[in-house]
Amino acid sequence: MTAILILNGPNLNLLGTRQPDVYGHTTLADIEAMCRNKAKALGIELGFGQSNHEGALVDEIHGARGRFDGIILNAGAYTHTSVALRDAISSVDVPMIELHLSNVHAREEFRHKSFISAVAVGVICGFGARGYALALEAMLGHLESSG
Ligand code: CA2
Repeated sequence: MTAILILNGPNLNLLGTRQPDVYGHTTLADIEAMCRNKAKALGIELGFGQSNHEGALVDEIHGARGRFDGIILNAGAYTHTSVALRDAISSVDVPMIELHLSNVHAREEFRHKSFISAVAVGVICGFGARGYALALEAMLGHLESSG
C-alpha cells in the first residue's frame, strides 16, 4: 500500500486559534482528520506529524526513507530559511510536495523565497486546508505516473 507522510513545521500547532484572517479557523487536528478521511478514500496509508524544531523535522525526513513513498511538507517559516531541510530532502530518495495554506507570493517579500521548492516535485499554496487534500491527490498521481 502506498504510504505518504504529511509533515508540518513551526507554529502550525496554533492553527485555528490565532490569525484566522490569514490561516482560517481550521485546527491542525481538523486537518489531520480530513487527511485521514481522504487517505482512506484514496486507499493510502498516512503518517501525520508536526514539530516546532528544525532538527526534529530533519529527523522525520530521514526516518521517512524506506517507510514512506512520498512526503508532503508544510515547513512553515523554515521554508524561507532552512538549508538543513533542503539538504534532508535531497539526501532521502523520497519525492516531496511543498505545501502552504496561504499564498506566500501574495504576502511579504521574505515569504517569496523558498529554500525547498528546488527539491520539490511541485508546490501547492493559497488553497487553505483544502491544499492538504489536493497535495495527497497530487502525490498519488505523481507516484502512479513515475512508477
Ligand atoms: O501558509 C503557510 O502554510 C505557511 O507555511 C505558514 C507559516 C508561514 O511562516 C509561511 O510563510 C507560510 C506560518 C505558520 C504559522 O501558523 C500560525 C497559525 C496560527 C496562528 C499563528 C501562526
